[in-house]
Amino acid sequence: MNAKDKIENRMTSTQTMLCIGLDPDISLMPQKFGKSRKPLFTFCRLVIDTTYESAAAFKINTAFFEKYGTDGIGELKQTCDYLRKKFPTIPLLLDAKRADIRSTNLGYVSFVYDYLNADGVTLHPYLGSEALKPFLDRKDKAAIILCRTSNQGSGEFQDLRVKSKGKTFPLYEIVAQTVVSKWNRNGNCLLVVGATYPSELKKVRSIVGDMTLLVPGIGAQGGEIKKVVRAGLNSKKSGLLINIGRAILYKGSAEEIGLAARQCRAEINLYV
Ligand code: NUP
Repeated sequence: MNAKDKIENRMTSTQTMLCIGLDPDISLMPQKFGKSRKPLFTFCRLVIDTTYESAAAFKINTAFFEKYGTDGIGELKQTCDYLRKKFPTIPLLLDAKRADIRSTNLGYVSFVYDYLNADGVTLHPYLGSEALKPFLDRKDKAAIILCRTSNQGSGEFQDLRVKSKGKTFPLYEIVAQTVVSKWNRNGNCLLVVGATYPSELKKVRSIVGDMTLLVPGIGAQGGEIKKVVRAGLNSKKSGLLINIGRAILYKGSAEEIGLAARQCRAEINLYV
């Protein structure tokens, strides 16, 4: 089954649009994990085991593992293997924001898809479709393209007005238009739109039809579930993967983490 169907099946069969962000930060987790031999993997395993029922997907940000060099990469691999083996029907998305010239991308593709066996990866659009071809050509995987990011300074480039066919649009709209009209030939593209910009989210939704959007920025970054759901649902009352990391991961005990995930999922569903 391809990644797009896997994501949609999971969302429909479990009635959830919550994406759990696996961003293991030793300084924020309970102290006992810091003393463990494999703190990142041990913590992620606990989060996976306590939240999987609420999860439409897991998104792993590689930065939290890369920080620790070879040990961190080992624990990243272990976390991916654990997820694939124990919960094969839950999509595994990597947040690594890749993109380079074509030949370099082949190395990235091997790492993300062959070594880690992820279902999708986040990508910068800046190099254009010709460079991203090795990702876009993978019909079985999801190419998750940054469109309007959640950070405060995202407008610096993404709001720049660009002329296209006699009209001007902010750059993030051009990205959305281009992905939907050209890059999504294999039906495997998703876009990233920050929860902190609900009006832009609404605009992107109006451009991309029913395409699934990955929406980070809830909680710790100030985004609100209600505004995201109201602005971003597609015509099937779905189409959002609402990523939540810190606001769930660092709630305390396993029970509290599981409860936080259930509450977030319920809050999302309240506004559907
Ligand atoms: O625009 C983006 N904003 C964002 O926060 C694109 C992202 N990929 N992210 C990632 O989502 C960020 O790097 C982190 O992994 C996650 C948000 O985590 P949190 O704020 O819910 O803890």
